[in-house]
Amino acid sequence: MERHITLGEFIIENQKDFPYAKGDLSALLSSIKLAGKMVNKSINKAGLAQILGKVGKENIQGESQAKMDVMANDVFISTLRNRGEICGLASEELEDYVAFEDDIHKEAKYIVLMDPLDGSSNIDVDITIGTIFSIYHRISPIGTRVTKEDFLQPGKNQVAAGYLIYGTSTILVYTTGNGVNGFTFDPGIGSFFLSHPNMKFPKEGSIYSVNEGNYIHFPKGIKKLIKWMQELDKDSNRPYTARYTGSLVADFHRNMLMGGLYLYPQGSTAPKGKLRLLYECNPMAFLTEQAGGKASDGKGRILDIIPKELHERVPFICGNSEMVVNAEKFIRENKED
Ligand code: P6P
Repeated sequence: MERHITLGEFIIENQKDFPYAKGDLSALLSSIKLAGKMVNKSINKAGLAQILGKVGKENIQGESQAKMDVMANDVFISTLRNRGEICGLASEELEDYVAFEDDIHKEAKYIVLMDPLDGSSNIDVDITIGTIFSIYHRISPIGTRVTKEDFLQPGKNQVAAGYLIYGTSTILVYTTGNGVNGFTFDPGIGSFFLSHPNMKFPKEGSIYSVNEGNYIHFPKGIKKLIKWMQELDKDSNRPYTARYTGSLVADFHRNMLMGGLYLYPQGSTAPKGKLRLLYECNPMAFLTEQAGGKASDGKGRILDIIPKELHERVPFICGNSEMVVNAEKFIRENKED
């Protein structure tokens, strides 16, 4: 009986993409797969925690949200540490990076940056959330303690990036620089199976994802772009459809499948935007470009930005190339005086 290839089989089959790797990137991707299964299992029970929690006094949203963020963070750190493939990790949940100090980990050549549970406030209302990860070769010498500079590399240096989307089904989507592939989890078997080979943004898109509640705070060019997308123009398939879930992974995944534009611009209340460069924008930008799209801070390529701080924020516009180029045009032609 013909069946889809599993994620493990796919990783092994594509090991040849890394002539110099001794299988350690494959092992690292497999440990992310394992941690994803564990987080997925806990998230699916979160609803029960919410029901149970209503009996207690604790603030379920704050409590379960905090708990679930910490749970996901702990699961990924312990699972990645146990496999010995990385010398350090940075996370949205931790102020500083974690250096794995024993000799085995000091010999490891990769580092991981991640948002363990992006959009976790949606858990309590059962809306799709995700995990985002980004993998680099270290630049510090093998055998030494990982350094902050290892984590402050531009996104174009990534060797792999991806996300897990915990939605109506759980899908792991990743790239190693040779295209984007998605694998759907079969809980009955406990494996991820290739379900979305060679993912690409459609040539055109007519969906836009932005929190229009922030409209009043947006720069002039973004305001004009939003109004333009809402005008009636049959030839350009406008007005576009607005779809915004408050979960980057969910909005990104839908826009990559159906064609669309995601924007988190800067505004008076968020001078640099909200999204973090290192573990949200860079991995999603790597995936975007590998899927034929563009990812910009409104002026230039996200992957070219030289990071200064672990948790720095940047304005983020990503999706179909045409839609991003158009957004950059509106920004360029409506510079704030
Ligand atoms: P807002 C979730 O907190 C997140 O980082 C992204 O997943 C999401 O797209 C965005 O922030 C939502 O932010 O300000 O619209 O609620």
